[in-house]
Amino acid sequence: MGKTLILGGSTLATALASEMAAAGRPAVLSYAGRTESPLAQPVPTRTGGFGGVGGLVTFLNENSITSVIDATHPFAVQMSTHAIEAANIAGVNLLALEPDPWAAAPGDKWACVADIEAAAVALADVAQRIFLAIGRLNLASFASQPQHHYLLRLVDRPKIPLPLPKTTVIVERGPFTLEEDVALMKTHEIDLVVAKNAGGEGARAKIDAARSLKLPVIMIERPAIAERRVVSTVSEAMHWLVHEADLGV
Ligand code: 3Y8
Ligand code: NAP
Repeated sequence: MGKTLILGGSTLATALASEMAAAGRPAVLSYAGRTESPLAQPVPTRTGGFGGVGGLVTFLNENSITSVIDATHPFAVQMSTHAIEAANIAGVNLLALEPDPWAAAPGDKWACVADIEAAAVALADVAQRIFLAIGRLNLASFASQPQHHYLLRLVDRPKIPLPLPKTTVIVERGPFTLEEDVALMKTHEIDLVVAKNAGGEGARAKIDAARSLKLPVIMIERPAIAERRVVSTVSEAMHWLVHEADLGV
């Protein structure tokens, strides 16, 4: 059996790493180094960017990687794009592992927008109390709507001033529960939720909480990523490894 690079940073990546460790399959999980203390993993990890496509190709070759499973996140577009290009150059098998997108359920009050900038435009309205639960990396896009009070949930305490004048910051890493998100949104008298369509279970509590509280949601749709093989479960990824990647299919 070959050696697998897991591009990590998600619940599915962590679950895959556990399965691979249990199966005794050689793997290394990679973090970007975005957070101060990433979750420990049952396989060796590496942290930090590869240095673009070229750096990733070098890593694949120098570490005798035979397959890459991109389990980053539907919004980690640059990493996913680099993985497609580098796997092609290095002649390594690539699979994406990501959850299916959430679909609106009866009772949901979603306004779907194409991207983060469109979400900010959709907030051009009188001041509200907004649960902006999209992390830290894209907050600057909302500086055009300073009238709102934003409840921000971040993985680490921000080290530099935030680009928004009125904020309440919660420092917490997911996954989150429906009960805690209902309580959080009641405590902070939230009027509206902004979310990325991450899919999966780790980030969906706020969507279910919005439904039960009858609150509107601005749902940011996933960015387009070039064609690649995608599965949505760890068992499909393990099957691919054994029946395709190992056989060089
Ligand atoms: C650094 C690794 C695991 C992975 C757990 C999942 C679930 C909990 C929910 C909300 C939404 C958000 C955010 C979120 C969730 C999981 C998963 C997920 C959303 C860690 C992690 C890393 C990151 C990076 C971080 C981003 C941010 C996004 C917070 C670890 C904890 C909002 C995505 O401050 C920052 O720089 C944070 C940056 C990229 C998006 C953004 O634009 O800010 N994830 N999250 C990974 C690395 O260094 O490579 O620290 O352990 C992982 C997890 N976060 O193993 O169990 O699978 O999605 N992550 C979103 O969905 O919108 C929170 O609050 O409701
Ligand atoms: P991104 O914008 O697609 O990637 C930007 C650059 O960060 C990449 O080109 C690469 O640098 C580096 N990078 C990203 N993921 C990496 C990884 N797993 N290992 C090594 N380098 C990585 O990525 P992002 O959206 O900032 O996401 C960063 C991390 O947070 C990823 O691990 C992702 O799984 C996790 N995450 C992101 C989101 C989200 O909403 N974006 C949500 C949950 C988790 P080089 O070009 O130098 O190689």
